Amino acid sequence: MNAPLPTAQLRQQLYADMHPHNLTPLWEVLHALVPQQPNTPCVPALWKYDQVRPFLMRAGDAITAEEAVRRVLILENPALRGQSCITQSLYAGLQLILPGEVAPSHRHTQSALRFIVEGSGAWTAVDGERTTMRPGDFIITPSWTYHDHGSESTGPVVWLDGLDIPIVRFFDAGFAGNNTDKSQKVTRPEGTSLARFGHNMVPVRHDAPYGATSPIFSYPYERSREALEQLERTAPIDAWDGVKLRYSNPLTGGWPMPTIGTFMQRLPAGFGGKAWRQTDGAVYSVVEGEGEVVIARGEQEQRYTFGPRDHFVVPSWHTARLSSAKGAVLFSFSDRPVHQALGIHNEERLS
Ligand code: 1HN
Repeated sequence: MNAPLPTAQLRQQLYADMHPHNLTPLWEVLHALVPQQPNTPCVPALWKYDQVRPFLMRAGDAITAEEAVRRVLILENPALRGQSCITQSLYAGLQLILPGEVAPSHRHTQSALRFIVEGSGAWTAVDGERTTMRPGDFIITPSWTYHDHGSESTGPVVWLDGLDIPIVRFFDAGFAGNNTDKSQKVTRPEGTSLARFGHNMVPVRHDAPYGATSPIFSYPYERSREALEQLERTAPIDAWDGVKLRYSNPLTGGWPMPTIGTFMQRLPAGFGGKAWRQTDGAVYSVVEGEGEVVIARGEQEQRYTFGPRDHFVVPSWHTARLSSAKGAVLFSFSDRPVHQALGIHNEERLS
């Protein structure tokens, strides 16, 4: 009989012997697999539009929208470089289209949102209907619908793209295909989806034309702004959010997109918000005004001052607080619908 091996050696021998059989001990990784609280690798980040815009315009010189298919600069989380994502679950980028250009028609199972940042007069076409893009508009491209963009504007048009690319990749559920037409045929006049579904009424006989996604392609800024302005004047201001509304699917009252939740909020002049944290990491696009966001986890704290067209990301379970001396309007999106579908959404409002 051999003498029994000391424990450490016994274990190392076990690990080495089973390694070729694709076996590994849980007890060595358990604490990392099931953290006591969310422990995202993402970090906070800010993209000042003044710094980004020159690169976008240089991209405009370097490649056409058609050759690029989509001329986009990806907003990459600094801690996830090379992974084409802004959080572990979401993709974000800034897309440029120049006068007369076309971004060709294609479709994919990834869902997309557009949030218009600069310029007017470009259009996006979804499922036979064109929508003119104006700053502050929130536009949806439902999963698997053909979409193309074009511009009859006189200047550059820039928008924020938000896609659920990492989520679809995680599930290995991505399909894509090109349309035969470079620009799809228009089959309905502009504004049809908004007239049908965007006035607190819906067609008497219809099914949900895009499944779990809202039948409204465009949620125009003027309406969102009007609602926030009225509420700022007449309703209590939330101590954490200011005045914050979420966009909704008029057929369900739920989220407009199955994977991405979208929000618009107004910080009144002189607002000093309380801190909160939530499990859904969120991407912000500054529409109007100026302010400051303080994002912290443990000892690490980031303070960003923001102005129009700046973008920043608040990662999962980081505390954040917003303030604004002059007032501001912020658009944001996160993967909250997925958290809620899984029953794992968590939010803490700190006093
Ligand atoms: C896409 O189709 C668009 O349609 C934008 O504008 C960004 C990023 C990855 C994959 C597809 C668009 C995209 C994209």
